[in-house]
Amino acid sequence: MPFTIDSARSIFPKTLSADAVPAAIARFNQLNAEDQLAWTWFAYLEMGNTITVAAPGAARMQFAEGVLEQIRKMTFEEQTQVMCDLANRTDTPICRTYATWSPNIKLGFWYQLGEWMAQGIVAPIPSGYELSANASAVLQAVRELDQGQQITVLRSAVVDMGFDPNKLGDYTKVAEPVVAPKEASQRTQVTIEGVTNPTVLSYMDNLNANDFGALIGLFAPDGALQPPFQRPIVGRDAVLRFFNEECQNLKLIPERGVSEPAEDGYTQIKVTGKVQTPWFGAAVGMNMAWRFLLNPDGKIFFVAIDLLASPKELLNLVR
Ligand code: ECH
Ligand code: GLY
Ligand code: GLY
Ligand code: GLY
Repeated sequence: MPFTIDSARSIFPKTLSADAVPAAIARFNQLNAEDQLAWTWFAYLEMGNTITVAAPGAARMQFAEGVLEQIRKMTFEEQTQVMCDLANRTDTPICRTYATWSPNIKLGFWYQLGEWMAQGIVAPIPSGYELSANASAVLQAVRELDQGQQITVLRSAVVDMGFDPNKLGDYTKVAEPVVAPKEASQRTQVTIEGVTNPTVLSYMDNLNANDFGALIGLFAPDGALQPPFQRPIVGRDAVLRFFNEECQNLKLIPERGVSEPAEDGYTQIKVTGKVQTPWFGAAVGMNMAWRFLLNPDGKIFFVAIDLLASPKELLNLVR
């Protein structure tokens, strides 16, 4: 039986992804808005003890500037209301605007609010604020995750705030401008122990070079990409949009892999290694796996990107 996107999702089924991440997110989502904001504040402060978030660039911040200025001028009470509305996903003009932003613009917006909260320009979390028992338990659970998993929980909390984009009707997504691909002289080439497949090597090198035009050419027209803890994004147009909006300046550091024939002339390849996000640079190496299914023409029919449960999983290349 030929592969479908759905059947492709279960190649290399022994891959253990970090289930503790969606579990923490689900528990976070059960908290009330005040607790969610305070929780995020405490988690963000604790994280700041060991790693530094890079300040977002101007190209990104220009899109959030209007809303940020509006919030800056509000009373503490109004500011608190806006932040609660975002956490509650209420239908307000600001929550609607927020819903149109790419994840990196949302992160930049909260980065700025966090700076202003620390400076007393935006309503701080009350100093005596006591987290509910549930919120404290979620904080404790997240302390036990590795840093790559912690930043994934924080990112997801931010991405999921605001009005539900599916209820917006027709709208234009707002993302920072696409950077030019790196010049030939700035490019690097990965090597992967156990893998010489040219499609997989080019995938890594083109993503590292922000060369999304060349990258999308490696996909089959009906090909799909599944980001960590998400549904597959299907078709070249949608995958290219995702690369442009969410994948600039990542650093992929694949280490090892296996390649083996699959049914109908397909090839399945699993690679493990590290990924760095521009928000934290080399300070956080996320333990990741890529599970590729290439069609008989050597094009990517499917690739899943998984955040791994533990560093031990970097060595797990079994089927
Ligand atoms: C404050 C209190 C009030 C409420 C809030 C606050 C602010 C919170 C802030 C949080 C900032 C968090 C940040 C998190 C960044 C996380 C980034 C991650 C990136 C992961 C990327 C990966 C990429 C993998 C991929 C690969 C591919 O091959 C294909 C593409 C792709 C405190 C004010 C809210 C400011 C900055 C986790 C894994 C490898 C799938 C993308
Ligand atoms: N919760 C979706 C994301 O992190 O992109
Ligand atoms: N998803 C890409 C990033 O947050 O860096
Ligand atoms: N400062 C984080 C980024 O450029 O993505």
